[in-house]
Amino acid sequence: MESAVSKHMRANGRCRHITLIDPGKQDLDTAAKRAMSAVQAGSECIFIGGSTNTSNDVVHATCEAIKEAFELRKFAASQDLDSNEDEWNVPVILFPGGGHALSPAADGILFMMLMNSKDRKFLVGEQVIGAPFIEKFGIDTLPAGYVVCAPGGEVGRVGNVDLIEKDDAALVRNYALTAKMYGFQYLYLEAGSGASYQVNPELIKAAKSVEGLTIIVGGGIKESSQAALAKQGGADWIVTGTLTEEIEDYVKLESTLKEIISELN
Ligand code: 1GP
Repeated sequence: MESAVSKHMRANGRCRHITLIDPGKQDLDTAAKRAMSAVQAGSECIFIGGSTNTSNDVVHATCEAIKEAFELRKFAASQDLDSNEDEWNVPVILFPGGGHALSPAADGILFMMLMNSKDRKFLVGEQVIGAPFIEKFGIDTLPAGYVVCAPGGEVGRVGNVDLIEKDDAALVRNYALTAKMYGFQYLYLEAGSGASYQVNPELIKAAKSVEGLTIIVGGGIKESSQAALAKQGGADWIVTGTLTEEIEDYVKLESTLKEIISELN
């Protein structure tokens, strides 16, 4: 039977928003507050990951801090007739930089193959290291192809990636087909965190033309007009990360995210 997390994450015809929290980039309290602002703004999933050098302990503590904060808000909402406690049923999903950045406190993991890496480590090596831990934790696995497009940034460099150029829609479609034939359910088109330009909507369109994949798009999206472009391309989920780290005021963070998310609805 399909799990609740999988049901939530699979494409449902609406373009939704994911907030990426990098555990290495803030303390636990800040991570929880950022995640709460994001949910209040309408973000429907939290990804935990990013940096490749964060220890398991920090990843685990960040997952726990966010999950606990959501539980408290859920309880508070259940005591208030004007609030909807379901708003806080937002999955916390690991988006790991390797076989080490794992936590049993997460609701699931994007179990990825960095499909255009030239390095065995990112194609299957880190996954082999992580798999027994994931089995032990019993968390949901969301099978995903991860494809890095130009400009690619840090993940392109560290992942030793053969970047997809911004007009190579045919190649993206071939990756999407390959992902589907492997049985992956998700395809993540990544431009790199803090990218100077986002994934070309034509590439998203090419990936979306392969039926049955849930398309996640991220990297370099900071404004509602950019989110609108990704949506027009056919993205099922849009990820923003850097944006959340750059805005220190939680009220401002919530209103900025709301603006982006309103473009998607
Ligand atoms: C990175 O796609 C994500 O893996 C988010 O990118 O940090 O540029 O929002 P940004």
